[in-house]
Amino acid sequence: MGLMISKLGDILMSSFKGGNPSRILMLGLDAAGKTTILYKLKLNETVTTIPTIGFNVEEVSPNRQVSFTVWDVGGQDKIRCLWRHYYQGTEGLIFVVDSADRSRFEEAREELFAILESDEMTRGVPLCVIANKQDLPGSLSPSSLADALCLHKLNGRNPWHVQAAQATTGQGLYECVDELASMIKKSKR
Ligand SMILES: Nc1nc2c(ncn2[C@@H]2O[C@H](COP(=O)(O)OP(=O)(O)O)[C@@H](O)[C@H]2O)c(=O)[nH]1
Ligand SMILES: [Mg+2]
Repeated sequence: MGLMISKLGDILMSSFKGGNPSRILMLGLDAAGKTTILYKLKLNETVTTIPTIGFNVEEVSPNRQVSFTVWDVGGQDKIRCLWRHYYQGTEGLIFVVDSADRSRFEEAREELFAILESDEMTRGVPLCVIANKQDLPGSLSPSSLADALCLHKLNGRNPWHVQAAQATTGQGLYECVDELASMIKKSKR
């Protein structure tokens, strides 16, 4: 797995070769597992947290071609206007969900759709949902999570994929990045 994950930069490089540096956003409710994913991808050396009023942004650049920008969505309507600045130029969206926390699926769905419908977000941006915490009892399978999040509503608009994962072991993370990279490649054709 370590070896696979070390190819992350290569996968992204090949997808984004020649273009302007591109931006991947990784969003989700707090406690979904985003920071764990960043560290598991061994990108921690370059993680910087930029504290803004009520809004912490983690930014990682595994190479010059691509950057990952991460923050917690949900709550605090006042700071939403600040998010939009970060939407611009997004080429791929990773949305992380705690598959075992059913009480927050509705909130996650509302946030995800609000992000995709924002004027500043790239139309038709490829989406990879990480169905995280698959190790926890009662966690939803990727297909059930797709239903819970109403992802079928995106058909014809955004290419999407749901990836089962366990951030604490790194399981599924390579597949997520690989899938996202190939969706981005296709959408650019
Ligand atoms: N059981 C389990 N716990 C996880 C998994 N991924 C993350 N966590 C835990 O969930 C909590 C929140 O994770 P964190 O990465 O801080 O979430 P963030 O708020 O989205 O950045 C931490 O205690 C993590 O250790 C997972 O796949 N399985
Ligand atoms: Mg975090």
